[in-house]
Amino acid sequence: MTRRYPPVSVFGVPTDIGASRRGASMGPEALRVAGLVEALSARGVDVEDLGDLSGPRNPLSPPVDGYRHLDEVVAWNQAVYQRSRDVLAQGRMPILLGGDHCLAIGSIAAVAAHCRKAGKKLRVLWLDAHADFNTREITPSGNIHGMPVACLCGLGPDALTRLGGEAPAITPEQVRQIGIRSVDPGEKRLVKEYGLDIYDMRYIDEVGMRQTMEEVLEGVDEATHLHVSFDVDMLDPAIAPGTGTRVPGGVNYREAQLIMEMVADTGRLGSLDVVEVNPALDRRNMTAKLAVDLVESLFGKSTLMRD
Ligand code: HAR
Ligand code: MN
Ligand code: MN
Ligand code: MN
Repeated sequence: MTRRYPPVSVFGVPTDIGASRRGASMGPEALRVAGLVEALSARGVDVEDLGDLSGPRNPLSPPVDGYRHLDEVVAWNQAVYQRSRDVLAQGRMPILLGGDHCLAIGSIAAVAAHCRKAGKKLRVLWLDAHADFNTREITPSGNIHGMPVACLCGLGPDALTRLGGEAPAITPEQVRQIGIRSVDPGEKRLVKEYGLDIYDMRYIDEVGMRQTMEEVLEGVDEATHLHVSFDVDMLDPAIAPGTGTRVPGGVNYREAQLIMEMVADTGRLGSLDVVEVNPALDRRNMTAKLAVDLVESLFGKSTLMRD
């Protein structure tokens, strides 16, 4: 089945400001070298590459009041928010090349504002090993890439929770998390308190990816805008070693393809982040290449006979 996709604008967010390990700032180029833009063109997608955003360098400072590099994270996310809104306002689909996962605060805040204006229902698919629901009180690291979902749900500093004006940008009911297997103790209590819908690895093992995705996509209709926030550490480190916070026991190749294929089948993909690719930790760019392979599936390329 060939589906028409809206025109796409790709841009890079070369930062590792939300992490304590450096290198994710090289992610955008690694994804380009792996052929992301060409792969989308080959799918018949009208795609432009806007180049990279710029922002402050990584000062490698210790956390202050529970946050590492808060001012820099805010500056990057203001740029991300603005660019994402501009792209959406042009009727194009933003694809953000990360960069660490803190950039999802800006991208999803922008998508949420766009959806409110357009009368669309936003659903966020958070593909990750981590819940990214820490706050300054409970974070074990101060790293803001461990906090974006909490910030989007209104828990965090005003400068991040109010990027789009109002807070919260989204509610926990709009989020589905897939592939989760590393949640910190305080974070565990908080995700329960907020009722986050988490399809963790145990669940995926028990019911299988097909049923998991059917549940994740339940209720998606013509009025739904799907935002996929793809942290490559969702994948098993054996197939995706190029990322800063590897956790064993992740999603395998076929399961990952099925996630993307089932999202593609809905025809409702509206925006995408590809984050946490760290070329300094990779082997022959295999993680970026796999990410590109999966993005192709997200745009309807089937590995089997359904094209
Ligand atoms: N939960 C840990 C922390 O807050 C690590 C999470 C950050 N790692 C990521 N994000 N790659 O998904 O420090
Ligand atoms: Mn993440
Ligand atoms: Mn992660
Ligand atoms: Mn839209």
